Amino acid sequence: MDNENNSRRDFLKKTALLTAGGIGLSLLGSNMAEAAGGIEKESKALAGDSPFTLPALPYSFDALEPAIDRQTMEIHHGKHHQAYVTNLNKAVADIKDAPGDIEALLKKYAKLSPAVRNNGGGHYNHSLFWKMMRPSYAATAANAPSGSLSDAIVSAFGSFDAFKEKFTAAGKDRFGSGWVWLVSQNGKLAIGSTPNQDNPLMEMSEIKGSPVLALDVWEHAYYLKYQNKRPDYMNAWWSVVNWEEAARLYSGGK
Ligand code: MN3
Repeated sequence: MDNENNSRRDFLKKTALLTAGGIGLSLLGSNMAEAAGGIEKESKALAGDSPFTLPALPYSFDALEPAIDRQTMEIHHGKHHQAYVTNLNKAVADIKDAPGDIEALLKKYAKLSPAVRNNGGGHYNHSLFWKMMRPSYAATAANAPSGSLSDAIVSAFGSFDAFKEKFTAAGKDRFGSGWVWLVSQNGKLAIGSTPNQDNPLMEMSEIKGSPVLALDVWEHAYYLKYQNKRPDYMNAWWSVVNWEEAARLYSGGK
């Protein structure tokens, strides 16, 4: 009996050590990746070319599971977003005195340069999108906005549920690839969608304003897990929305 208890205790101890080691290693991994990103950014800035860089994800690739799976995040961030950054750097190399600030660049050059419109839009939209989400474990059960953003949502759409319904409908109605937006128009909220990598900062966008929420409805954002079921992806997405970040954007966009 004693032996049995001892071996069970040993087993539990080993498991705990292994688990702690695993967490330690994965934290170390993300710190190292961040540090490497910092070094890369610095060397590019010194070289004077490639002004735009891929931002590190603010969480691990599997942190959004089960809403968004690890493989989708790895490809979406490491391949798709990276390609927009690479092609944006190529595009601005041809523009004399291109603004280094992405918002200023889009406002001025999106209508003049299709490459800036597509790749600059892609870089801006995805940078926003990663921060617009947070790990599943960090989300509260209801995962809803509070404070002045909550008040503004109720005032504009009647209720939080009515808002979610309208936002999801805008995503379902977006034909082909694009984005769904909640924007602040001097404090008043509006919902809209854009095709491709367009966004509400661009002159040609039907919906204008300061972004508060951004949802990628390109197939590459959900196809591996949800195939053709875009509404299922959008419904799952509510569980990982980072409402603190949305509230921060809203208070800055008023
Ligand atoms: Mn995308």
